[in-house]
Amino acid sequence: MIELYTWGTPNGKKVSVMLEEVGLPYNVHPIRIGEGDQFKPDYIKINPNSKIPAIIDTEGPGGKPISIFESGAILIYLAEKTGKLMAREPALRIETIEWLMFQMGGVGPMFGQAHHFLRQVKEPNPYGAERYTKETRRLYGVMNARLGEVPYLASEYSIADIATYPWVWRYEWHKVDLAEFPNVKRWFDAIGARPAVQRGMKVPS
Ligand SMILES: N[C@@H](CCC(=O)N[C@@H](CS)C(=O)NCC(=O)O)C(=O)O
Repeated sequence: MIELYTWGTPNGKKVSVMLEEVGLPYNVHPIRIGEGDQFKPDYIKINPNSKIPAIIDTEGPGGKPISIFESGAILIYLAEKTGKLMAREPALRIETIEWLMFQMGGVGPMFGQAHHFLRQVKEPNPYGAERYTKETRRLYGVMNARLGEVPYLASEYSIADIATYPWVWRYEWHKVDLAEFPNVKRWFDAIGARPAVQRGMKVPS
């Protein structure tokens, strides 16, 4: 059984979408990040970085329980555990990891900062808002060019798409019009039509 510690944010939804895609049974443990649940000592034992998501696999390597934090690490772990959604052929495997890291180091942090400066700052901060919306649009340009060449970020549907989709799903928050990025829109609609993605995006209910 997978114990999933999550909340209704893009990083959390990556893991529930993945679990739905690979068909592993899981229990949801909501971590209310607005209430500070992520700082409770019991949760810090699971994620020393006090963020969601995290998982415990009660049947990890060698049949022993294992806890994992960082959404990219969780996606790789679940892909390797199930043999799904990360190619094994070396060139395609590194392509998958490459686009997963593009999400982890670029899309997630930059879109997240754009959300902060556009929606959460108490005092308007034009410098921060411009810096991160500009970088967000640049990243959309990179994805749009890539998705004009291949159907999915790492050629085949993979954990790279699962990591990126929930962030693009917030396009209105970072004030991007998907019509300006038609290849991203085509990809977004294709992924959003998958029943497993629709189920995973509703977690936690
Ligand atoms: N790199 C981390 C980022 C996780 C992250 O930033 N989670 C946010 C929610 S999307 C969080 O838990 N925020 C609570 C806080 O910062 O206190 C991952 O991908 O797992």
